[in-house]
Amino acid sequence: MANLNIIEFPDPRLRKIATPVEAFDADLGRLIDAMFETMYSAQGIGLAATQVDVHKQLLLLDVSETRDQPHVYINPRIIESEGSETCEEGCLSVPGIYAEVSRAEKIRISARDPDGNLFEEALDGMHAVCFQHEMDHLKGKLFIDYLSPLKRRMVRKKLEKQRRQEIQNATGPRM
Ligand code: GNR
Ligand code: NI
Repeated sequence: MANLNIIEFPDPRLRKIATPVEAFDADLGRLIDAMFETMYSAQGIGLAATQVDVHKQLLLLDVSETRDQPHVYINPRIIESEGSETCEEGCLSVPGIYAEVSRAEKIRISARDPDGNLFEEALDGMHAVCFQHEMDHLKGKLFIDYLSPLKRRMVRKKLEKQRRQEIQNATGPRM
């Protein structure tokens, strides 16, 4: 099976709003499989469909050390949240950038599984942080949107520098 391409900031497709999944069919199952493969090979702990240019309400998580606890959330909603907690976040769509973001500490969520069955879960710790990060992707929001204008400017500069170096590495050293 093929790895999917992860789109990167500032690609405008990361700003699209995902629409609900309506068909719980074999195509959906294949998309989920391909997204897990993509997430695991990129060593991410979560992936939103938005990041692979599919604008449907679907997100995956595996925050386990052992990388063997996959979770799928379709048409997810946060129905309760409490507390707040700050965590250093990163994003596969904003490579090489890490920043502190404050989010709810504990959340209660509802979602559908790949067969379309509704379920609810209480999440905390990294599972809650990552769920909220992925929910933001489905709404076209990125973790760097929470930073101060000064910090966002630093992020933009750092990304521009990274891109310049990538291009230089690809074309080889010059005299
Ligand atoms: O792999 C990821 N790590 C991570 C670390 C802290 C907070 C959120 C995340 S999610 C990220 C994968 C990703 O970009 N998901 O959208
Ligand atoms: Ni992300």
